[in-house]
Amino acid sequence: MNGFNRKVLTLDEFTIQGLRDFPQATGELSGLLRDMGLAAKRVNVEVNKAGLVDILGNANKINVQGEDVMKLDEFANKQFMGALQHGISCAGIGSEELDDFVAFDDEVSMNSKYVCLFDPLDGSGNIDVNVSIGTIFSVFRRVSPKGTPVILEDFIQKGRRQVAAGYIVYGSSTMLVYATRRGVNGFTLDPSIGEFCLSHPQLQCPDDGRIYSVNHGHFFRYDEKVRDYINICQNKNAANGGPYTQRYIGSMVSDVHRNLIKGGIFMYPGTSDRPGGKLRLMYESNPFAFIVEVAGGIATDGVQPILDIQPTELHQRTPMFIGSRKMMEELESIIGSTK
Ligand code: P6P
Repeated sequence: MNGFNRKVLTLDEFTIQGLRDFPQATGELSGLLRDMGLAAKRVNVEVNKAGLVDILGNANKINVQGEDVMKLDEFANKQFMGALQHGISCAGIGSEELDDFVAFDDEVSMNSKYVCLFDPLDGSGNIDVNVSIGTIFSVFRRVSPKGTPVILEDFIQKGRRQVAAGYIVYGSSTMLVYATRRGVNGFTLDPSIGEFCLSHPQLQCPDDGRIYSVNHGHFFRYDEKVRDYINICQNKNAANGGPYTQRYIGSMVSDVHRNLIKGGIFMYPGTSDRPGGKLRLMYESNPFAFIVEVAGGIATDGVQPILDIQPTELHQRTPMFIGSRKMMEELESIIGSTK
């Protein structure tokens, strides 16, 4: 096939192609991913004009995290929840913006086999300063019987049981990246046709990297061994592979996406005042840990793999260290093994 006729697969075509390759698949997961893509396109429109309409500023509400709810947060939450509720693949959702999970009560939804957890707009504190933000999602097969309303146990499953996970980054371009056990694939939104098009097939996290991402403002509140590793990052030089670069956007989706493409390590450790860390296990750390592990990287809470943590609550937090295998192995040699 010559380059001129190379067919760029849209997200829909890619997921449907996947069904042709796995005839036994019901198509429900493909349908759920397409529903997420549809909602992402609607959110993208509002994110791209956030500065132009009265969608900035707080919605005068406080969410379960005790944070001001930005109007865009609320809009995004409604779009993803609505797309999944009106699809045929999802029985219920958990969201950073909602205190409790939502069990969809229509018959079609109750007979669906998946549940989805998401952070509809992560990094929303960056909206007003035009720094890239993102959506993060995680998909589990429900454990309760189909035909009944979902229950908490359908959501608080170990991350290793995810069937898919992904994110949308609303940046210089808008990308949707998702992983199943068969691989990680990235799709870039082509505004001229309004479709996500396959741009990064079979993404692999580089085995090593020169970028480390951490909030230095918390440095003296980190554990001593974490500080030791950060000092090692700062002392890299030509004698040991070349200097590192420090990059920290304050939007996890952007920081981890960059490291996934270029190689690197992202850290949000626990601190003396917040030993459990800041990031949410179910809809921030688990999905990224799944994606990065499928792509060949490593993700831990500093003691064990993120994906092996047994959740107890929908909104529980966890420290997180995630990135290129060799960088993570050096980290583990400093802070202790996570095997
Ligand atoms: P800090 C955004 O609020 C977020 O949840 C992540 O996207 C980001 O990596 C982190 O918090 C930034 O937190 O404390 O460094 O501002």
